[in-house]
Amino acid sequence: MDKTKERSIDKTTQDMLQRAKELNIPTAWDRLESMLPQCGFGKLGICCRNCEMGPCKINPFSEKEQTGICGASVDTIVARNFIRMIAGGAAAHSDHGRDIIHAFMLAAKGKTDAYGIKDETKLKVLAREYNVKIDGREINEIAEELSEKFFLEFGRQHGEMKVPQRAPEKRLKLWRELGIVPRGVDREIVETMHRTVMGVDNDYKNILMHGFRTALADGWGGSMIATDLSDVLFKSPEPITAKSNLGVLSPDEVNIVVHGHEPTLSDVVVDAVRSPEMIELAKKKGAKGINLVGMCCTSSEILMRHGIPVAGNFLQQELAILTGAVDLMMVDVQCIMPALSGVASAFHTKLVTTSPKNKAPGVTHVEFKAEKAYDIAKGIVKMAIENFPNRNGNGIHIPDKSEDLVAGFTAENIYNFLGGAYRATYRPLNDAIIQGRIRGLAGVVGCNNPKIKHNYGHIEMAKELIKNDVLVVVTGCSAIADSEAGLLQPEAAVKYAGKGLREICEAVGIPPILHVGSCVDNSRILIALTNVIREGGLGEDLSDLPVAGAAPEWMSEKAVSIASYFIASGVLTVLGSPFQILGSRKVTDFLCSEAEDIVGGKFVFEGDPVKAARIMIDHIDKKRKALKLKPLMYR
Ligand code: SF4
Ligand code: MSK
Repeated sequence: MDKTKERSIDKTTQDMLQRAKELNIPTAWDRLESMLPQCGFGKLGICCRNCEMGPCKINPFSEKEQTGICGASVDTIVARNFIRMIAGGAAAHSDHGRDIIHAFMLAAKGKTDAYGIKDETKLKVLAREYNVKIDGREINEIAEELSEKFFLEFGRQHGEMKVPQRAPEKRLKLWRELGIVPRGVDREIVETMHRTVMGVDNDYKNILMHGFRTALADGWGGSMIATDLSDVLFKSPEPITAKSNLGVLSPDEVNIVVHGHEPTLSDVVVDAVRSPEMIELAKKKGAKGINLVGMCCTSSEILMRHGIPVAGNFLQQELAILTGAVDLMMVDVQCIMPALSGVASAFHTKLVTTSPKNKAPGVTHVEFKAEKAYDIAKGIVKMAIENFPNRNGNGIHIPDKSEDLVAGFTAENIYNFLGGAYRATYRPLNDAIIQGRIRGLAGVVGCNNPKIKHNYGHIEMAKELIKNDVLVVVTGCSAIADSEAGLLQPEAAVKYAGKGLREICEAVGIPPILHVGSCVDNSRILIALTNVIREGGLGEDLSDLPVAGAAPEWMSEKAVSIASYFIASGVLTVLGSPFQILGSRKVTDFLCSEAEDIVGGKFVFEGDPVKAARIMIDHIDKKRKALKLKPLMYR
């Protein structure tokens, strides 16, 4: 049986999986297969190793009620494990945000060779929000003071973070009543770790509510800051065209893949590969030029701002190296498979780690320092060029397929695109929903997971949604999946969208699926929804809106945090595979049912992407009914 077709619906991926088989190089799919059956205790979330009296595991088939050695119930164990996953994800996103503030601060102080303030307008908007004086001051002075205010968002010990106060009034009031407005990013993450230490919180509801607070510190905190300051530092995205999929690798240019999450170094690599000095050097080495491409969320960062081609999403990272055409892969942090060094060693590919937080045995490490970012970027590009003549051995095999795409949408520029030519406003978007031309909005985000056919969940869900007049916004690996299927082109509206949505897309020339960035840019979705509420006519709180979220192929702890801040913001969120919570009926009921009465959102687990989309559509219809909106225009 041809396993490659079961593993991915993407042709280039199938092609490269065949290649991996020929070369006898295992990939994540093979490693999953050799891991089966996976640990049932882990899957249900019912093992605990939070202290050395354990590890303890609860027998799910036992008639008798069981506890850990300390007496922790299954509900406590499952809830603790779950919020530790939130803390892991929130820490990753937020540390990303912290690194951006650091680069922003150095830029403000003139202490870096690479960065400056590229979006003064957004800087001033942020300065006003944070009560930083603008009049009569140099831009750098404003930026320096603002950087300190942002650092404080991480370290504040009491009171409330400022960023979450952007939420609609009613939502903020609810969070206050529930006591879950985050105080500081680090504060909430540390408290999650404290509460889940042996012998602290053993009320599962109390544990889970703190999980929400921690997740809010991510979505309405660390991630939102990362997005805002990346826009200020590297420029706010505007709609931009590019190409995606493994076919963007070039047979006769120096191929550099940047992979991971942060834009701090990759954005500067964009400048370095364009420098005449580097291009000339590449030609001297026999290459036609330099081809910079991206992978995962680092890719989305430089796609949104510079139109750099996308080589693939999470499950395509090993496959890019398997083409034999990658001269250098530079990685920063997050979603970088430790398996890469093994795959790279079968080819001439140079793998380079750049973050002090992410090194790998035997892998070249070139440490990133924001002060010297341009020099470092040039050094890495040079390394790639010098490696070009070493292409050899297993031969080059680049799939012959790439797709055009449009990306670069933000909560701010949607004003201009959907807002019409005369006035920057969300009014036409709200009206399109109110009048039933657009049924509602859906955010489809998150990773790939070899347990789910690669890209199938994202693409089939997105198609079902747009067919039913739901405007879809996407980030991260979900956006990349859609781009590989040609869904991020304006023409996709004609081919796949329902009549109402198609009319809107055709009138303004946008795709039916809007790429709004990397994983931290899910914060753009929160702001866009808030803007819809502020515009009026669609309720007073995010939970009133005809919207739903989904992560059909999630795998990362960051997805756990993202899904949690969406439900804590009042948005129903569908996951393609269940969280590791099913061992506790009470925790499952809380997160998949009771939470809706408390915070307005809940989780639904559904592996079939079309059925999942139907659940989202039914939810959107329920919200439309509650708002007493007109029937859909064409149904
Ligand atoms: Fe077992 Fe309790 Fe220790 Fe967990 S904290 S390992 S349940 S004794
Ligand atoms: S990269 S977190 S696999 S979306 Fe953001 Fe993709 Fe998920 Fe990583």
